[in-house]
Amino acid sequence: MAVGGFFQRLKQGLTKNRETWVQKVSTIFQNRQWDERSLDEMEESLISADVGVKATDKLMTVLRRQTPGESEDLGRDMSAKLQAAMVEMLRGSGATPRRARLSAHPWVIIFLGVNGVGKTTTIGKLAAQYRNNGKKVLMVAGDTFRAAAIEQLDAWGQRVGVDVVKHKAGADPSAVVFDGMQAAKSRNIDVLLIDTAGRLHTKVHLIEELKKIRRVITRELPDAPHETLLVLDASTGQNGLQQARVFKEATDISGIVLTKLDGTAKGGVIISIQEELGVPVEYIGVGEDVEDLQPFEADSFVKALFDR
Ligand SMILES: Nc1nc2c(ncn2[C@@H]2O[C@H](COP(=O)(O)OP(=O)(O)OP(=O)(O)O)[C@@H](O)[C@H]2O)c(=O)[nH]1
Ligand SMILES: [Mg+2]
Repeated sequence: MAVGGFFQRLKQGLTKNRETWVQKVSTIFQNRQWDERSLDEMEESLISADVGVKATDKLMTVLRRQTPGESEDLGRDMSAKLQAAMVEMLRGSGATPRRARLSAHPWVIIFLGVNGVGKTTTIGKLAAQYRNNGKKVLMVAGDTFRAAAIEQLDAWGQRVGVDVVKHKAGADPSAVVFDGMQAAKSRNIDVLLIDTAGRLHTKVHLIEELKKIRRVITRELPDAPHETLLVLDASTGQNGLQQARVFKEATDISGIVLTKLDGTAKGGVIISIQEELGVPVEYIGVGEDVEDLQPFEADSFVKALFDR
């Protein structure tokens, strides 16, 4: 897709965010003074957009330190300063994303997250994108907890023309993953995408299962998995962050996929992720189509949010 098309899509996808909190934040300073009251209102809008207390504090500290420019348009001035502070924060440590490095063969990506956040959908979209870029892709139905989960991944496989390694429902997820690793090596696969269950009997069970899967992967390929992506649903706001902490305690997370940014006014949570977790957002989901999964870039994201 052309760069312009990509940006338009992002902008379109962020409609709900744009219409609600961003607009609120950017209109605060219209026809107003740059004063304590306006800053307080901005702080409130950020909190209500689920930017989170810690991240909001940090943004407000940056803003309070600034003085308004000579500009006639204080609203625009303020908005520009807020945007710059957001970009800075979203860039985080500035570490280059692991995504798409594909420096190993096969490049193994495992997806984690609680049920319903969009793991399987994200895998399907990513499979399509890699395949469209000429990569040999294979998917692993590591969520054996429900038959429907295997069928859903299978449906994506058929839709995007990518094979799926699967066992029957109820099978040992590690055994499926083992088969997937073997198949990836023997079939000269470029990218192996592993789905996992978001729902098991207990949290402890879930975490133990993930550790076991990880061990199987590492035994087959010592530097794998190359990416461990935690999928979070943006519409759950700060609760999503709580889930992330649980996963992060249990296993290494290399990056976050933040889905459903199209359907929520809580998109501000993206700003607190870096701050609270120190893990980069690698992809964002802004809709249900294949093109609606986009690599995350701080500049274009903030630009799309505020662009009129
Ligand atoms: N609007 C929107 N919907 C999305 C996005 N990503 C996923 N979805 C939808 O969210 C729902 C759940 O997605 P799944 O991919 O099944 O989620 P999952 O994490 O695999 O769920 P479990 O297998 O139950 O653990 C589906 O209806 C998806 O179409 C997105 O970026 N935007
Ligand atoms: Mg699933």
